[in-house]
This record gives sequence, structure tokens and C-alpha cells, in this order.
Amino acid sequence: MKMIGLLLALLVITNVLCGGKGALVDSKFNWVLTNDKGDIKVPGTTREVHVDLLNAGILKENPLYRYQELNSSWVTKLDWHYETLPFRLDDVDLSLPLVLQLKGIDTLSTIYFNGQELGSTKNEFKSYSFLVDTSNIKSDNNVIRISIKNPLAYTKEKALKYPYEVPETVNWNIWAEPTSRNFVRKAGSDFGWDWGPAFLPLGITGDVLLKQCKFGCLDQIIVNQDLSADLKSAHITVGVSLLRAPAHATQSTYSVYVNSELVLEKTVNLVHGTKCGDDLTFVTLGAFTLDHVKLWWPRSYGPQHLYDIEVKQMDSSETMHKKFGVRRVELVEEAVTTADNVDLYTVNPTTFYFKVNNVRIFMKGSNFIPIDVFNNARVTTDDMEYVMRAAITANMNMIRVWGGGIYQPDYFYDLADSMGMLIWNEFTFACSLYPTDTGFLQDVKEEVLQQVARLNTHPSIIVFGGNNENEVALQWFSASVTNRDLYVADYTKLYADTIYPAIKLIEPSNMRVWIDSSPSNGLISTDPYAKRWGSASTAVAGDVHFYDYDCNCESYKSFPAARFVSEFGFQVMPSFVTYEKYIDEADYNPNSELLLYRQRHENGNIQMDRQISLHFTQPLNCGGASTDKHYFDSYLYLTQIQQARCYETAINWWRSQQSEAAQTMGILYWQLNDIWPGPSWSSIEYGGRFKPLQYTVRRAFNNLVISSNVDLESQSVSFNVVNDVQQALKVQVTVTLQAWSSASIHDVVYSAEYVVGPASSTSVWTTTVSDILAKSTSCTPETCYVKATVEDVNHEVHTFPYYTFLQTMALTELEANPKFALGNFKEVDENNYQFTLSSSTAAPFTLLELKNAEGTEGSNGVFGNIYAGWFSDNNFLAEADVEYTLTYTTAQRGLSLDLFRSLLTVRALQHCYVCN
Ligand code: BMA
Repeated sequence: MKMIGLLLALLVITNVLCGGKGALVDSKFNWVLTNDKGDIKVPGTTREVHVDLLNAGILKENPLYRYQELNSSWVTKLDWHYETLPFRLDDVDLSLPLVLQLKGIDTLSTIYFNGQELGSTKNEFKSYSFLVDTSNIKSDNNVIRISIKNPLAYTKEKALKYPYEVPETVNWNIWAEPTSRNFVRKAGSDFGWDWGPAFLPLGITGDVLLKQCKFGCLDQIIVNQDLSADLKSAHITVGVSLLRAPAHATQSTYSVYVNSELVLEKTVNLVHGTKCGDDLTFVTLGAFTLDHVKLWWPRSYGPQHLYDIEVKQMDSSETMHKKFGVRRVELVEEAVTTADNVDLYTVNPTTFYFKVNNVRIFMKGSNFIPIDVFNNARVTTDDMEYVMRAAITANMNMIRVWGGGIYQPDYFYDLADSMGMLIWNEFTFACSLYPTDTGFLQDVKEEVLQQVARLNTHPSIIVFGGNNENEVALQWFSASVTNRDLYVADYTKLYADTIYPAIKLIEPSNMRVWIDSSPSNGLISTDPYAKRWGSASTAVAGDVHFYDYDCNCESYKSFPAARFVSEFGFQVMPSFVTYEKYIDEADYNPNSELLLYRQRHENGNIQMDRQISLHFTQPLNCGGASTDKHYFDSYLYLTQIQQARCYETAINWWRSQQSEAAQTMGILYWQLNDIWPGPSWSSIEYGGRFKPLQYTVRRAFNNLVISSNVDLESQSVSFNVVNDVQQALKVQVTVTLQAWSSASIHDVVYSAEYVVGPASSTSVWTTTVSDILAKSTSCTPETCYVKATVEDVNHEVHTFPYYTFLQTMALTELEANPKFALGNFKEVDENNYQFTLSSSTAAPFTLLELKNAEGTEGSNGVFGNIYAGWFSDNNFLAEADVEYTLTYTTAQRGLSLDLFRSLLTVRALQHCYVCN
């Protein structure tokens, strides 16, 4: 968003290169950071305390290295001050108020202007503004000071004073527990999570601006839309939020342009808006009709058309631009008449699927957490683009911005809009119950009004979610189990009576879907708003989160029927190449003191090991030491390929249920990205390397897939084809049995042509292990694997082969030690390198990786290193004597073809059992 203001600030700040008039942006202020005692004074360039201390050499090591989280925990326990260097303020119009706007402070702070206290902040997710006493302004030597307090001291005191217990999740092996994080409006995961450390960052996270506006400064443009049923025309209502609009009755005239064409001109009385605290006034300007609408579509369903909207305040010539997209979004929760399973809470089973522009869409995606522990100081737009492109590479169409983190910055949603990625965006409440005193609720209401006004124009956001798991959390704590009514009433006050009405104040039209909690059993009715309370995990309504670490994750029978899976997953280790930069050789054991310290999920290591023991043989220890590198590296690799197998089984199963009684219509796995290098459920590692899972997901989420649902216990195997394309496809299905030991042994066991309907799943062959084997002369479950292919006869949709194993890998008779040949390296363009790979024998879980190289660390953002990039395929079964042509796409310029080639390594499962 750009502000081209003429009327406004007639201010000049000397250390600011700010030609012309307009709001003055802080990035140009020079900040100094000091502690309370005054013995630390360092440049406050990044405006995040830890990062500034790190840059100044006060924190000496990489904060993510070994125990640095613990070693730097003193930082957040102190009070800190950010102060600007003295600046000039000329030409202040003394007839107008001077407003200091702070677009983000993390979190508890007191604000001073030239020594005079202006007020305080207590909510990381709100923008604040304060009136500066104009008699206190000097022409030079003005100073803004922001004093930031220890959040832990605050939350503990609040929790102690609260009339009753408000429980939160604990047992995350973090130094700060119990954190009482639910008593402050600060990102939950800042306090640590089951995949991340507790750094509790402090700082200035948004712009700091000085403004003067006669009629209130334009803050946001708000667009409400009602699209006609035929999707041809839209009734558009335009509003604005104004910062510090005059308190007395004032009229102001606004013109609204869409794609530079005047659509509306209106004089409004500013006092008639809705107030948000003292700061913001929301004013409706008027409505117009948009004919011949160019729709915004999710990716792979159509183009992402965006309109430019401009609002001009005619009396001041202040202007603001935004982009908006027009689309219709529905969540269909309609009665299902088939007698599919009824439980206590679902007297009436209902569907749960999304329609965009009247098209029913199967959601394929994952859950997004903050990208870094120091999110605001270190994450760049390139990082966001990397994650978004990675998601698209894996064929996702939806990302859930999970409620335990932050509301993402505007550029995240801009990327989603332009790339057609659908967003399920949660308000920042997670895994906890929350206080509901008047002050807290009022603060949340203001937060919601501001955030909804900011996010409103993004067509990509199709869901506003109230929280993550806070309805199911009512069942987690003894206080809320024994006194459920009290906490249900609190839940209702916060989400149904505060957050939802605040959204509706800004967005009275049906801009997007509201889901008060994930998971939930959905609604009985929208008006009146009536929830299906209870254990929110029924198979026949609403969405499901599924975690069962004791199951056999390679059997589809372990995964429940579900309408929509908004979370599921299995935790694993980072890869050796990623981990080695943050640990020492003494730590090279999954159960070393350091690795256990970094394991934040209760029994995480035991659970990982359990899945591995069910399916694989433990790797060889080659040197005998408990920190043997070969064992350690192989073990980390095994956890990751095991993870990929688990998710593959689950995703294939749920996708195959689209057209079955379960009517599954969405899978968002836990979790897309990492916040640090440590055990987690992610498919992308901290730093950007893809785990094997990310490649498996790319294949499993492909628009046209063949896969099998296997249960080795009952020996059942059924092959399914899923077609997400909006037209019927004529396909050729072929299933062959192939020997692990010799490429020449292969028998076609099934072959048929099908027409698979649009957007549907089709069961193509239901059989058993022995039936498959009966079709071959020499195969046993141990000596052969099954390869299934689905080919679009018209060659329009690309597909991947799918491999089914008839025995666990532990018992499979693989040829030892495959030899790989890599060759024919060539630069396709500056971001894409091509090469070929072949293997001497069938090599399951073939994994290409880039080794670490000295001196190649980038410092630009989290993914600003040369390892950020992906292969066109990876973690695949390399068949014997097949030459695969692969591409590596690098997100970084620093990686030359030669360097790429020298860093490239390849391994397969068999290498876990070979010592060099
Ligand atoms: C769910 C998520 C996260 C958590 C994950 C793995 O509870 O919402 O809170 O990290 O499972 O335990």
C-alpha cells in the first residue's frame, strides 16, 4: 500500500531522507537499544532485542546453535529501551493534532515523546496511536523512546490475580514453563511449542510514523462484495478506516476509483463511523455495481484477476491504493442422507467442503507456522516467496495460517493473491483457554477490527478461523473438565460474542467463511449460530485433527474417516546436513543430552523410533561409538523417509475417499515449515531444504494420481485413481510386478482403460497380496515390488508412477549397496540445473542432497542460503538401469553449476546398512 499524501504531514525529520510531504516512515529513524541498568548500549538497527544484541556481539553465538536458547534467556527477563537519535521536526502545523502511530510493538511497552509519557501498549497484534503534545515539540532534538517490559513477569502476575485458573498447554520442555502465555496478546509460539524454542522476542515490529491529518489519516480501504449467483456482476460496498478522525462533526468528500475509473463520490459525516478504541473510525463511503466481473480463481482453476481500488480524500488529496479480487466462497455443510455412521453429536451428518465460484474444490495443503524465532527482524519477502513457491511445487492449493503464531505481513497475503493460494487464516489463539475479563475482550475486539480491516481485500483468504484447538482443549485440562460450563461460557464470550461480531462489523457481507475452532464438529445452523459441541472429532461433520503415534502409520486402516483433515502428522528429526551446522560431534546421537533437550514433544523420540522399528531395520553403527556419524546420519534419514511413508499412506487414503461415503474434501498436513532446526512435523527444514516428505507430497497431491491403500496385516490392496481436473479424463492404468534384484523380471498384473470423472476418486482394482503374486511366476512379497502408472491418454496431465510394497522394508530382500551414476550436468538457465541419475540396482528412497560448503552462508533471511531450492523429483524409487533426467531449481544466485555439482550427493535406503 502506498500513501501519496500532500495534505498531511508537513514535517521534516533531519536524519530522514524524506523528500516532499507525507507520512514519515520509521525505517529511517535511527534507533539505539539500551537496557535498564544502562550498561548495554548498542545500535537498534533491527529493532529486535536479541538480533541487535547479536549484531553488536553481546550475544556471541548463533542463537539456534546448541543451548543458545537457554544461554540467552536472560535477555527477555530484562526491560529494554529503544530510543531514536534526536531528530528535527520542522513545519508542524500547530492547528492540527500530531499523531504518533506505532504499527506493531512486541509487546508490553510505554511510549515517550521528548520525555513525556504518551501511553502504553500491550497487544502485539494491534497498531497504536498517540497524540503528541504539540507544546512539547522542538524543532530539533526530538526523541521517541519505547520502553519494553519482560512479558513473563506480566503474564504470571495476570494469571495469579485472575479469579480462577485459565489453563494452557505445558510439558514442552522449555525453560519458561509455565508461561501463562494466554494472558498476553503475543504470539503463542514465542513462548515455545512442541516444535520450537522459547526466545520470547521483544521489539518494534511495525512502522513508527508521525502524521498530521485534518480529516483523519486514511488507514485502510475496506471492500465488501456480493457476487450475483451467475457470477457476472458484483455489488461492491467501499469503506475506509481513518486514523484519529476529528472528534467533532466534520464532513469530508471521497472519490473511489476502480482501475482508474471513477465509481463513487461521496461526502460523509465522519463522526458516524464505528469507533475502534480512540484511534480508528470506520466509515462506509457507498456502493457501486461491478459488471462483467473478472473473477479471482484459486490456482489451477482459473486466473487470479485483481482490481486496483483507489480512495482519494478530496479535501486533503490524500490517496490510498489496494488490490481486491472478486470471488464467491462457501463452506457447504448440508445434510447427508446416507446412513453413514451416526454418533452422539451428529444426529444429522453433514458435509464439510468448500466451493469457490460455485466449484467444489478438494483442498490440498499444509499448516504454516512462523518462519523464524525472530520473525520480524529476519524474515524477508524472498523467504515468503520461497515458502509459497515450495507449497505450489508440492501441488498445494491451501495454506492454513495456524493460530499459535502471528498474523502474517501484507506481503504474505499479496503473494497468496497473485499465486492463487487459498488461505485459512486463524486469529492468534491456540491450544489454550483464555481470560475473558472486560479489558481483555475489548482489546481482542480492537485487534480483530484492525486485522480484519487490514486483511479484508485479500481474495486468497477464504476462511477466518477463531482459534486452533481451543474447543477440544476444553477436554484437556482438569479444571475445564470438572467445571465445563464455566469454560464453555468463556469460550462463547470470546469467539461467538466478541470475535465473530467484530468481523461482521467490518465484513457484513459474505466475504469468507467463519470457523470458530479447528477442529470442530461444524454447525447445526448459521442463523441462529448453533454449534455441535462435544468431542470435536467426528467423522461425519466438521474437520478433524488426527494424531496417533502408536498406530501403524503405513496401514491406511490407521487413518479415520473424515470430511476434512485440517491437521495430521508425525514428528521426525532434521536431516544431518541441516542439523550439523547447529550441533557438535558430541551430540551425534538421537538420545544425546542436546538432542533430547531440543526434543519439545513429549515422548517424541520414542514415537519416532516406534514407527521405524515397525517398518525398517535400524542402521549400522560403523565405528562403534555412541556418536557414530554413519549411524546418526542414517537414523535421521530413516526418520524422514518413515515420515514420508506415513503421510503418503494417509494422503492417498483420504484422497481416495472423496467420492466414497466419507466424502473427504480436504487434507492440510501438519506442518509446512520450521521455526528452528529441531525435531518437528515439517516438510521444509529451517534454512530451506526439503525433507523427503515435501517430494512425496508433490506426487501425492498431483492433480491426477494412482495410489494404493494397503494393509499388510489383512493383505488387502486396492488401487485408486483420483482426478482433480474439472473434466473427465480417459486414462490407461497399468500395474506391474517387478523384482528388486533384476530389471528384466517384470510382469504386467493389471491393465485397463478408464474414464475417470471430473473432481472425483475412482476405485480401479481391489485385490490381495496373494492375488497380485499369483500373476507372476517368480515373485514373493520380499523379492518384488509393485509399480502402478496412470497415463492421461491425451497426454495433457503429467503423472508420477506409484510404488506399492508387499512387505515391510525390514523384510524386503534388497540388493546391497546400489551404485549411482550422476552425469550430463547442464545449466538450463540461471536458476535451473539439469543432470541425469541412474542406479545399478533398484534403490528405494533415493535421496539427492546438497552437502554444506564452507563460506556459503547467506545472511539474507531464513532461506537466503545456497541450499534453498528443490529437485524436480526426489525420495523416489530409482529403478535399476533407468536413466532419470532431473532438474534442480535454485532459489539463490550464489549457487553456480560447478558448486552445485560438487555439493550434490545421493543415497538410498541400502546405504544405511553399508559402512564405507
Ligand atoms: C497440533 C497443532 C500444534 C502442534 C501439533 C503437533 O496440536 O495445532 O499445536 O504443534 O499438533 O503436536
